[in-house]
Amino acid sequence: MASSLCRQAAKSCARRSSVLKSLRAAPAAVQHRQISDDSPSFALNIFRGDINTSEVFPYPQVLTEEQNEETRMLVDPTTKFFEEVNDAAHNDEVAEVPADIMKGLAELGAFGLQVPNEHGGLGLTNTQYARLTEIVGAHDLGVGIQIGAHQSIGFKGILLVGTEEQKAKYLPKLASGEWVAAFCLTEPSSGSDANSIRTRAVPSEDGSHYILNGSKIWISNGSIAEVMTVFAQTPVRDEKTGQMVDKVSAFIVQRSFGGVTSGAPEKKMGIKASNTSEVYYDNVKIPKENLLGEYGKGFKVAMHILNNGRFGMGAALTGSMKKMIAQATQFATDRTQFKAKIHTFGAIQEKLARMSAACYATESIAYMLSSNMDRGVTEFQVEAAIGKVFASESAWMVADEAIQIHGGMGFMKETGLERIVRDLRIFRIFEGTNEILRLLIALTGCQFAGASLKKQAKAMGKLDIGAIADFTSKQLLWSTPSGSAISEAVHPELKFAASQAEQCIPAFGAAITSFLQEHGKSAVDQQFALKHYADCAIDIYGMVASLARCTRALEAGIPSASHEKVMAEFIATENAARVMQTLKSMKSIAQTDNYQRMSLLASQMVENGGYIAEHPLGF
Ligand code: MYA
Repeated sequence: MASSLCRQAAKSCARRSSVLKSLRAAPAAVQHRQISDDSPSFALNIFRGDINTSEVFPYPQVLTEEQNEETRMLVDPTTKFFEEVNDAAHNDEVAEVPADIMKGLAELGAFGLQVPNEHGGLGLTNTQYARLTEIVGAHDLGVGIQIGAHQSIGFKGILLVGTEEQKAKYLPKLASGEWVAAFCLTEPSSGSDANSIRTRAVPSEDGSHYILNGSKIWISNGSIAEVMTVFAQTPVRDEKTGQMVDKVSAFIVQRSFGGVTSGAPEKKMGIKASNTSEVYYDNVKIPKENLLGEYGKGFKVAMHILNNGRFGMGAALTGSMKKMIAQATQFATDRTQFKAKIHTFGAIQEKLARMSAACYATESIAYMLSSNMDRGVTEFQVEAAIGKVFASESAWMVADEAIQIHGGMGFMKETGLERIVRDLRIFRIFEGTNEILRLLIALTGCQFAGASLKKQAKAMGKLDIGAIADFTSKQLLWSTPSGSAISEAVHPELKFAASQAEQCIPAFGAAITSFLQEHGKSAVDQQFALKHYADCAIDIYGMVASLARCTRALEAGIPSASHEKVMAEFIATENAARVMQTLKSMKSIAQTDNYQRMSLLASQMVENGGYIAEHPLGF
């Protein structure tokens, strides 16, 4: 019996790992991402137990006085528009963004926030864009997705890798809102496994264009977009084998090319105002000059766009959280039960404090990321993934607790929270599911640490540098403590909180080293463990971003500084304890046994079609 259970668990493992088959198939010990060995990325360095504070301390402040002023001038009319003109409940009800709202948004310049002035946009930086997106997120996530899908990913590729001709041709009409854009990657058989798309484009015989065939699903703006960034397989000659193989290329496709049709708008749980539909391509003739980026390098273009867009989600959800926190705080202030205001009860205080701390950490991460992008940091994909995962889960928690604080009232439509909950649910799914992004965080970090291990081994004269599993732990455990870089960088009042972060980082680095030693090439298959390591990285990054921001607040003596200090201390204490606890439990046999139990339970369920236990009544 026992061995048959083990066999079942093994089968389920094999099935599960096929989800990331391409990651596993990589030749390196852990999937390689093109990241330099000496990357200053804080998030990457913690995977080898190192503290590199250059991108986190001092908390980046990139806007010039002039840009600050320019942003302020945009905040007021945008807020006014969303408070006085746009009606989120109505948009949700009619499941569209009405034409007058689209027009009003266009007048505000909301379709071309980051399009350079010379192409008719507002030419905003990432940080300025984040600040405005926050307002949209606070008021109407449905509208937010419509304009976010347009510029955060829809035409972002043209901004990032487009030629001057492509920019000149497309950006003015996209910035004015005359044309709406969409990002067309996902297909019926290709969701998380983005490289497996089947839509295909082949060069025409005379080389003047490509012929595109295939279909996409769940495309935001799918039925209203005139311009689409479409990803398709294209035939490429493999340099090594000389064989023709399929590789993804990216194209700018216009509906007016002909052969482009869309399905009916999807009926969704939330973000109903935004348009989502299938898009079909039937022998669409794409002029050769509409290739976006290099031929056969479209997968990288897709990743580049997604990495670049993720900070917007953190900013938008910060806005949503602030709005819900204000509403829940007001309710807790007004509501009397048991002859006391409910905000005086510890059970409610804990909720309010946790909601606010989650918002603070999300905001700290979002603006740290946007600012780093603005000052030219290029290796931020792990930070971007951390920001997206943390923002979407924090906002979900905040929405849930806001409803709980409202009690029965929170369940009523008129309170407005149910719409936000429906709207928020998708944020943990799209732009990379949080599960895929956790793997991306952990595997990219492990690859970074693994490369250092190889280097160390080489320096020590080991011949078999590829076999991390051969390394002895004493040789390679990080011998130098990570130091006191965070304590030295924070405001003196935050030294204790900083020491908690410092304690986590070498422990985390050591755990990653042992993990790589133990699993070697199969580390990539250890999804239970990888998820926990990603959680640790998210916790560490969140606490350090909060400490850095709070340091700036204390140094500047801003009015909220002492309140922020309490929050930063709370976040550091909680996150550090959670990281240490996670690392401790991961070492325990009980935990590894539980990984096996979960694997076994899942495989049995799959074989039996769901829940298996017999009913307590026996029928
Ligand atoms: S759009 C759809 C979103 N879809 C996804 O995000 C797909 C998720 N899947 C993936 O990202 C990839 O398939 C994964 C890798 C990560 C699983 N940065 O062999 P590989 C490089 C840089 O690992 P795979 C939507 O939902 C890698 O180094 N590079 O690939 C919109 C390697 O390079 P090399 C990366 O196993 C909804 C190569 O690629 C990255 O096949 C609307 C191959 O790598 C990376 N991240 O897959 C939202 N990953 O060969 C609206 C891989 O050189 C938003 N690589 O070593 C609006 C929001 C704004 C806000 C507003 C609201 C109010």
